Parts: sequence; C-alpha cells; structure tokens
Amino acid sequence: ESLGFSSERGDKVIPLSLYLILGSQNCKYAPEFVLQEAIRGGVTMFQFREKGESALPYREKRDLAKRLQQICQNNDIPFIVNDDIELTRELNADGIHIGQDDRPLKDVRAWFPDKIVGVSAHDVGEASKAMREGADYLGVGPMYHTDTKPDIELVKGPAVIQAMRKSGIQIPIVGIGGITHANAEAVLRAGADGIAVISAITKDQDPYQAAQMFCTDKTKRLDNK
Ligand code: TZP
Ligand code: MG
Repeated sequence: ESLGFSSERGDKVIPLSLYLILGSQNCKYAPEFVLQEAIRGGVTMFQFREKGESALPYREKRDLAKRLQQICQNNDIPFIVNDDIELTRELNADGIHIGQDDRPLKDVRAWFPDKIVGVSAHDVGEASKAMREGADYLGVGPMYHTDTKPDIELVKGPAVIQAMRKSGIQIPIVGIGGITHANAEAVLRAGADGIAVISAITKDQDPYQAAQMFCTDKTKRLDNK
C-alpha cells in the first residue's frame, strides 16, 4: 500500500520542508499536543528524539513513540526515530536518523533498505561519505547557536550547505540548529530543501502558530524551489 511519501516507482519521497524533532524533554506542553498542533500548522515530517538526562526509560519511551507514530500515521507524514535500532524495528517506523557517532551508516542502510535513513553531517567530507553510503537525506548543522543540544559542534552557518551543494552533494539536505522564523530563509537560500527545528516549535506558547509562521511568505519556506 502506497503512502503519501513513497512514490509509485518505489522511490522514497522525503518531505523535508518543515521537519519537527522532539522528545518529552523538549516540550512545554504534552508532546502529543505539540505534534498534533505543529502538524496542523504545516509540519511535513517528524523525528522522535527522546534524549538526555530527563529522557524516559525504554518502556515509556516506546509507549510515547507509539502514540506519536499514530498521530503521524493519521496525518500521513513520515515518523522517523532518532538513533534507536530496536525502537525503529519494534514500531516499524518509516525511518531512522543517525549521527556520526552512532551505528555505522553502512550497517543501518543494510538493516533497513526500504526505510528513510538520515545522517547528521557537519562538513563536506562527512556529507560525501554519507551520500556514497546511501543516506536518504542529510541533517546539516548547527546552522546557528542553540541551547537545545549540549554537545553541539561549532556553529557552521548556512555557508556549509552552500559548500556541500558546490561540491556536488545532490541528496536532500535539511538545516538544523538554532533555526527561527527570522533566519530560516537564509538556510533555504543556501541550498537546503527544508529546515529542522526543535525549540522554535516545542517551546512556543502556540505550536500551531509557530509551525504556520514557517510556512508563510515571510520566510518563503514552501513552494519557491
Ligand atoms: N542537532 C544539531 S543542533 C540540534 C540537533 C538535534 C538541536 C536543534 O534544536 P533547536 O532548538 O531547533 O536549535
Ligand atoms: Mg545520535
């Protein structure tokens, strides 16, 4: 059965325009509410990233993941799991996102040939390698300073995406890290297919409106590419 994000030829269609990432640790309100509202506001893809000191233990993490997956399924958007092979399998998620220090891409690609596999890349070298090894998309950052992730690399700015495009990286790219309504456009202009955000949506008083504001003319998010 064909979902909205997989084409009839079997190619993966990855709707990166507005990629929301969250775990319970990021949310001002219940994660289910935040996700539901953000999807209503225009979020096109979702990643469950339960991480850090206050992260839930496995069983609760899995139960929350299931509820969020159901919301994604109801709205026909991909449900991606951050860096958890077991959870990806158990829920039959649409995809998995891995960082440079997680399980090797070659293995993950082989285990999940039909799922969306995303990889974090911080420079042209990491991006080229991930592309060669079959990543479906790249998360590139941090674009700007962020307090959301304690162990971030140095701020790269949108220029790193430009450099990746110049060096022939053709696969979908999403910029991440410190992205707000004010700076999203610069990330897209640098050659990103979309933006990935946590706090700009999860910490907002109105997650619906926060998502929707990324989709307005002001930031020229959608349909201009
Ligand atoms: N990877 C690089 S920066 C970052 C992650 C997960 C955090 C992004 O969060 P925010 O709140 O959108 O800056
Ligand atoms: Mg990781």
